[in-house]
Order: sequence, then C-alpha cells, then structure tokens
Amino acid sequence: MKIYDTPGFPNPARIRIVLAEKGLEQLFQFVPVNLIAAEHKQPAFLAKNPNGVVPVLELDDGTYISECVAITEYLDNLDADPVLTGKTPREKAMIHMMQKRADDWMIDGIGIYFHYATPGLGDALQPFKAPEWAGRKEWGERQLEKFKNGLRYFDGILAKTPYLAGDQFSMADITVYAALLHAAFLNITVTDEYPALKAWQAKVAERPSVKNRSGQ
Ligand SMILES: N[C@@H](CCC(=O)N[C@@H](CS)C(=O)NCC(=O)O)C(=O)O
Repeated sequence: MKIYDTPGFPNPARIRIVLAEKGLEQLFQFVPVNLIAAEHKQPAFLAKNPNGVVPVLELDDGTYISECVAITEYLDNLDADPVLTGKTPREKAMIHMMQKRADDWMIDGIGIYFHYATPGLGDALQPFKAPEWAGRKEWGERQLEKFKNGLRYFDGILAKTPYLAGDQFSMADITVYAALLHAAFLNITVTDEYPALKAWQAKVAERPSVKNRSGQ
C-alpha cells in the first residue's frame, strides 16, 4: 500500500502519527508529493483525489482513499491495536463529535487563515481561487478567531478529561495536535492562558508516535 504525502505538513503528520501509534508504518510505501511545485493540482494527482490535497492512501487493489478521518477509520479496521476511533457506541460518538470540532475549528481554521490571511503557499495555490474576492483576507482573519475560540474550548475540555474524547488518546487528539503544529509554524503558540491545553500538548509531544514519527 502507498501513502501519497508531503513530509512536514500537518495533515500528512496526522496519518504518520496514526501509523506510528499502530506500528503499521512498514506496510506502507511513502510517495512524496511536491506541494510547492503544485504537483497536487496536476491531473495525475487529481485523478487520485479530486480535492487536490494530501494525504492519500492507495490500497493494493488500486482504490484511493483521501481524508484523514476516512484513512484513520480504514487503518483502525485493519488493525485494532490501539483503537483511535473508539470501541463502544459512546466512545465512537464522542470521538466523532470531537473530531468534527477539531477539524472545523482547529485544523481547517488555521489552514484557511494560512492560505487566505497570510502569503500561504502563494496566490497560485490558494485552495479555492478567488483573487477577485476583496474580502478574502478578512475571511481568513475570522478563521483565526475560530481557531482561538477552539483553543479556549479544548482547554476547558482538557481541564476535565485527560484526552479530548475521554480517557483514551484518539484521532481527535491527533487532529488538534496537528493543528497546533501548523499554528506554531505561524508563530501562534499555546500560551499560559490555556494551561490544560498546554499541559496536554506537552504530554502528547512525548508520545513515541509523535516524537519519533517519520517525515517531520
Ligand atoms: N480534509 C483533508 C485536508 C487535507 C489538506 O488540507 N492537506 C493539505 C496539506 S496539510 C494540502 O494538501 N494542502 C494543499 C493545498 O491546499 O493546496 C484531510 O483530512 O485529509
């Protein structure tokens, strides 16, 4: 099986962490995609993922699976040790709910801010090209507010539970951690204003799957 990804980018990091958590890295060949050269917007890559983003999993039968949540679910069904998407109905629902918030508020929030309110990857690589849209910078800035609201929200959750969806480390934790990696790249760090989130971030950073993951 193959993983098309770009080392150093936050969404690819999510899947690298999942693979390391589950000890499955050796089953996969990593195929680098050059985002800076816009390889992901060329027909050959768009045939694999019409959204033109990494990562993408290719199964041995030629099936392409994109979206980190879908890839994580596939990997969890392939090898349930440890489970990152939940075992019981309650765990699954809690993780799904937190994952959706982590995606919308955190990883998408900081990603859209990066692409629209900062130089991002350059004009040619804005995810949805709208150079004529005068309000795009303001819209990008609003995403940063959403991200900061997420910092407050997740800090409140982590003041009460060890991980985002309860006692177990899950894919929701991985998503928020990856969003914080992206934010740190933009010099937006978790300050003492968010003590529980900051302590959780330090704890997650020490997990072998995070600390020693490939493609950093
Ligand atoms: N929702 C997607 C997001 C993937 C994503 O945005 N990947 C970024 C890299 S971190 C990307 O390929 N960006 C290139 C672009 O937007 O042009 C997922 O879960 O896989």
